[in-house]
Amino acid sequence: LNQKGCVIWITGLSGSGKSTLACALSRSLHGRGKLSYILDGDNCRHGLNRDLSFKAEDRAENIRRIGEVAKLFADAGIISIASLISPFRRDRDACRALLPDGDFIEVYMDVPVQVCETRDPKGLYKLARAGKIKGFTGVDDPYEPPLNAEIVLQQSEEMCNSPTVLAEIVVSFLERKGN
Ligand code: GGZ
Repeated sequence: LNQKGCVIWITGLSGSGKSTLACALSRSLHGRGKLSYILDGDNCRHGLNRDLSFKAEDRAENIRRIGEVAKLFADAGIISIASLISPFRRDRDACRALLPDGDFIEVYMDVPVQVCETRDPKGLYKLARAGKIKGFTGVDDPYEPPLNAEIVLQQSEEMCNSPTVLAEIVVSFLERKGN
């Protein structure tokens, strides 16, 4: 395998483009002959994490489990791409601490809640504003932005139509790092 395993950790609000970036990134890596695997919060909640709710301690457990699995993939030489809101700094830092220095790359989707709410791809913000979902991140539940993310992606309107552009930023970072 002509690659080194690592964890790309994509954090940000619901609707900030995490899953879209994860897919574009995986595709781009594949095109370069690099093996990656996506661990998506929403998807893992149907299987591995189906016993977990959205209360803070369950979110922490969700993040912990995905962090451990991401590390296993990285150990196997695969580029694991974790995409989950992961709203708490402490939980993300605990996942970072599982890996050797430089092998955990935090990517912050720096998209304001107003923009995510305008997109509202699944209508969840609308439900949250109507009080039909309680404890929705960015509405009535906290999100702690990273203080030292390796990569910050600020999406302008034209950028959001072009996840490939965002994926290339991450790929260039990896190439410079020697992955
Ligand atoms: C946040 C929620 C909630 C609440 C359901 N708060 O954008 P989506 O819809 O498709 O992805 C979101 C997903 C969040 O799961 P994560 O595992 O990424 O969250 S965390 O890291 O905080 O554990 C959203 C949907 O689930 N969703 N209820 N209350 N997002």
